[in-house]
Amino acid sequence: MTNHHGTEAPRFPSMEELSTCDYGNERTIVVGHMHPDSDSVGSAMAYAYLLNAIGIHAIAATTEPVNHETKYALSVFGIEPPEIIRNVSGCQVILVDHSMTAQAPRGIETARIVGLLDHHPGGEINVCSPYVAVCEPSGAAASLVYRLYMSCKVDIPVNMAQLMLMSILSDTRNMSRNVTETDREAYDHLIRIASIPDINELYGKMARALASYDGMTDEEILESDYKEYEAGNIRFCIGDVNAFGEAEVCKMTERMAVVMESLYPSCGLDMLFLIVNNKKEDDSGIRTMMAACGNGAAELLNQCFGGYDGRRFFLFSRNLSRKTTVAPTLISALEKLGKDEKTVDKDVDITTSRKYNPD
Ligand SMILES: [Mn+2]
Repeated sequence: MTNHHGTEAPRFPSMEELSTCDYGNERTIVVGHMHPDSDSVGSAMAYAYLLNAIGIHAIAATTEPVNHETKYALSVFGIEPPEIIRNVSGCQVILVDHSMTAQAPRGIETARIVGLLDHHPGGEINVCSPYVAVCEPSGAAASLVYRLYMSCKVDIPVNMAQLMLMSILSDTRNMSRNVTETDREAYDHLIRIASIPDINELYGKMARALASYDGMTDEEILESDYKEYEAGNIRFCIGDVNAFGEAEVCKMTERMAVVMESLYPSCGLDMLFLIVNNKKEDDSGIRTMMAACGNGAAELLNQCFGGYDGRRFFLFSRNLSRKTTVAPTLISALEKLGKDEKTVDKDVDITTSRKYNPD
């Protein structure tokens, strides 16, 4: 078993290690984070297939319908989207592509977590002993699922190769961002199996589908890629929205800021953040625009990244990634603020209540 977000090189479990744990007669639900993206969907489906291949009854699920990008890729492959399970209360689950309670499906408090596979830093969820947790930085969670296929010596069928490639293309923006050795190895192997005639064309159409937001309300656009976090006793979310070209980036930020203001009073979160990324690769104008809502949120954003336009928004000439830059920076800033407060206020510190997997 690998240790939770450990620093030593992880060892991936063998088929024996994965299959000798007692999963009981119950089906195991493999599910990604709320507001599922292509990586969450592809990872869950490929992981569920692998478990069935080694004799563990598993199904893949999503908490909500898949987004436009995933829908497009699945239609090209001729694969049905997974079952929608909105609440996992009382279920046996394996979580993929997240390891934070704030992003987990509803009902997770009473679910039995028998597996975890994630590539994001900073998660606090742990699996029940002796089940398997694989947490390692990589561009896509699906690349870690690929490593599981290798360590368990399970053959990868064409449709599973397609699903894992869909995930990797999406999370690494066609192998241009956050690519690790694991992603490279997975990509090179999967592309030989997947029989996709033109991978760049597929990615181009996926990216266009993702930023099209056709037929969606502004609230649905904000919630289409939206993740919640908790750090230093502050609950916050970061929405991640795409637009083509500087003018659209500005317009989209204005629209999303209106939604954030209207959601804020009833959402139960302390701070709301928004990232709008410019997907037009040759546009040298604004690459990322951010907005903040809630007490101290704009001050925190400015302290972490600067870029304040002196009115409402934050402007950057580089693309900022939620996964690798914005979320980790905000989490550590809030944890530090929380610790500073702890010297006067003796509340439970969530950072010290976090347990690591023993081995
Ligand atoms: Mn991911």
